Amino acid sequence: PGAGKAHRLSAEERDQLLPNLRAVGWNELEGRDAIFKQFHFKDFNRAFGFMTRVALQAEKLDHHPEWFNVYNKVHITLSTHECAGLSERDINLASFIEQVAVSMT
Ligand code: H2B
Repeated sequence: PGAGKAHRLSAEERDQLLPNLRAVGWNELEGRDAIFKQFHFKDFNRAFGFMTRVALQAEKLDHHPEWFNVYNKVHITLSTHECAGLSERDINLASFIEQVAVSMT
């Protein structure tokens, strides 16, 4: 998984990579170099199914989300501990998460 060390995205990389994620509801946090999105599903079963699929991919990528679930809501923060900020790993995981979310609605 760790194909090289994670590096914090440069301003140019952010300009290139973040707009697509912003368009689907991911936002940069204030006071922390991370991105955040709230997901809202039909019920707990959908929410937990979503989390299960994301969890398996996170393990495969060795890149894990910070998340919080109450019933049908899942709040997710993505950041890379290794570089203390946003890296390409977060962008890749967010893209995967979007695919799963679409398939759960
Ligand atoms: N997840 C996230 N979000 N950032 C990391 O830097 C990270 C991780 N590092 N999952 C991985 C695990 C590392 O701790 C293990 C030892 O590979």
